[in-house]
Amino acid sequence: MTLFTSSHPANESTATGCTCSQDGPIKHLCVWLLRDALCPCCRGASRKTAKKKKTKTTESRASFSVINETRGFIYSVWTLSTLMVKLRARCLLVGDAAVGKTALSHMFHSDGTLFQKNYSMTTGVELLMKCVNIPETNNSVELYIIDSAGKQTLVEACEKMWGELSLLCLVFDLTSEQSFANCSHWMERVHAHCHGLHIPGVLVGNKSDLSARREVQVSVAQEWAQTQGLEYYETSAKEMENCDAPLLGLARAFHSLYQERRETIQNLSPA
Ligand SMILES: Nc1nc2c(ncn2[C@@H]2O[C@H](COP(=O)(O)OP(=O)(O)O)[C@@H](O)[C@H]2O)c(=O)[nH]1
Ligand SMILES: [Mg+2]
Repeated sequence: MTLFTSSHPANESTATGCTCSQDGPIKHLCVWLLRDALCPCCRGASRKTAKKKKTKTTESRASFSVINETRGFIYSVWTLSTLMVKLRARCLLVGDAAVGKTALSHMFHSDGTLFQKNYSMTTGVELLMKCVNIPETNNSVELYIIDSAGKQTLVEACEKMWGELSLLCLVFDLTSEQSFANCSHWMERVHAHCHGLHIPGVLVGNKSDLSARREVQVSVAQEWAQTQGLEYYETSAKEMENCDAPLLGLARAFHSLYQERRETIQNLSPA
C-alpha cells in the first residue's frame, strides 16, 4: 500500500514499465488520455508504426481524439497481438468517516482475508490496486482504488489528490441515517470535481450484519441511488458479505464503456 501522490500518468506508466514501445508482441494502439498528453513511450510506438503503416496511424490518432473527449473514463488502453486489452481505471471511494470504506477496500484487495477490527482513521488518501479479469473476455481492468478520508476537515486537502476519476464508489453506514443523508453532499463534491462529467458509480450500504440497528431501508437507498444513476449494493465487510460485488460491478461497467468507445472509434476509422 502506498500513499498516493498526484503524479503524472506518464510517469506512472514509465514506473510500471509500459512495454508498448518495445519490440515484441505488445505494440500499437496505445493511447494515453490524461491531461491531453500521450505518454512518451506510446508516442514512440505511434511514430514507429507511422513509418510502417499509415492507415494504422490514422486510426490511432482518431482513437486518441475520440477517447480524449471522454478523458477521465479510460486511462490507458493497450492492445496485445493476442487481442487482450488491459484497462486502467481510477476509482474513488468516498463517504462519511467510519462507514467502512477502508474495511471494504482491504477486503476486496485481500480477497476477503483482511478485516481490520480496530478503527484507524484514514487521514489522507490511500491507494490500492487490484486487477480484475472481465468474464468471458481476455480483458482485464486494473482498478486503482483511491480510499479518501471521510472526515470533513480533511476532505479538501484529499480532493487535490483524487486526480481525474473514472469510477465512483460512495459508501454509507446502514446503521447511520446521517451517513446516508450526507451522500448527497458527497455526490455534489464529486460532480464538481468531475466538472459535471458523469462517471459510472455505485452506492454501497455497509454493515448489513448489524440488522437490529438498521436505520436506512433498502427501498429508500435504492430509490435515491436510482435518481443519482448509481447501482445499489449492500455489504458487510465484517461478515464478508457481498464485499467484492460493488467494485467488480464497477470494473465491468468500465469495461463496457471501453467497448462502447471502441465501437465509436472503429466506426470513425477509415475502412
Ligand atoms: N459491524 C461492522 N463493522 C464494520 C464493517 N465495516 C467496517 N466496520 C468497522 O467500522 C469501523 C470503521 O471502518 P473503516 O473501514 O475504518 O471506516 P472508514 O473511515 O469509512 O474507512 C471499524 O471499526 C471497522 O471495524 C461492517 O461491515 N460491519
Ligand atoms: Mg478509512
